[in-house]
Amino acid sequence: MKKTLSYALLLAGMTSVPAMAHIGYGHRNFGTFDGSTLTSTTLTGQAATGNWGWIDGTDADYGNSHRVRPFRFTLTEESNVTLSFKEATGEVTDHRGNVHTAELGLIPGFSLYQGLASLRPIPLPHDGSDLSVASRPDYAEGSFRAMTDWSIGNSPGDLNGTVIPARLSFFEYIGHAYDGTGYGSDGTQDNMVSHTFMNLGAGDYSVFVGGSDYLAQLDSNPDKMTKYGLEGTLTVGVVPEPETYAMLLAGLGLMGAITRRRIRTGSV
Ligand SMILES: [Ca+2]
Ligand SMILES: [Ca+2]
Ligand SMILES: [Ca+2]
Repeated sequence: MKKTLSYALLLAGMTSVPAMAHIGYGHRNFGTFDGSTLTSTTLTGQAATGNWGWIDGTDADYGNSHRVRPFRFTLTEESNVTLSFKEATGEVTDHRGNVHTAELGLIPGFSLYQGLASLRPIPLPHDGSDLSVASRPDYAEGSFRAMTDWSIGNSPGDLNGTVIPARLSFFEYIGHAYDGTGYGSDGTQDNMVSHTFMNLGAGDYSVFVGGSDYLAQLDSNPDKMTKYGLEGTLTVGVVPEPETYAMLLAGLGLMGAITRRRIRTGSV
């Protein structure tokens, strides 16, 4: 149903360019994996604006999704997944094609969620949509939440006079990790952070990445809106099959029996 609608919209030539910083995964899709082989994928040329976007979503007034960068991946089988993010420098191209030089110094934090933002040609979600504003408390800075489930809405679309109703995209929180020495951090501030998630089920996943220096959002910080480069690596491992465990346990049992017999016969 959804696929059919997307296809119809594509055929109709709906080519709207997303406005600034709607949630989109352009150049940030790690890919689709079945976990049968060890696979590592690195995405470069990314940047976050400011060094505080991720951690600002850990507090009571939510965070601004413009200050984090969304990545995605898809699993077709249950798999172990390691996500790693680190600082980077170099040229990054924004969605308008403008080239910026990204700085070193990102103190990265990220959260993993099950779920995806709506994808083009469905309108992309953003903090400022009526649905987003209606779906969060008045005091919230935006829709992003780093340590719990959250949702964000898009605006209604229009296709040759047919309205595509606004809808919410849902992100179901799985876990997070962040660089640094603060409470709950990875303990070593080295501008990189990595975490392994075991036995993730088949499905679509989103990862939101940003800075984790809470005080960097102060207006007194000259780098409040500096573009910090980042690169991300996703490694998909192998979850042993139940039969493998069974064979392993059976093998250990057999070894134990042989050892016991050798001990009895004095041949060890
Ligand atoms: Ca906040
Ligand atoms: Ca804030
Ligand atoms: Ca670290």
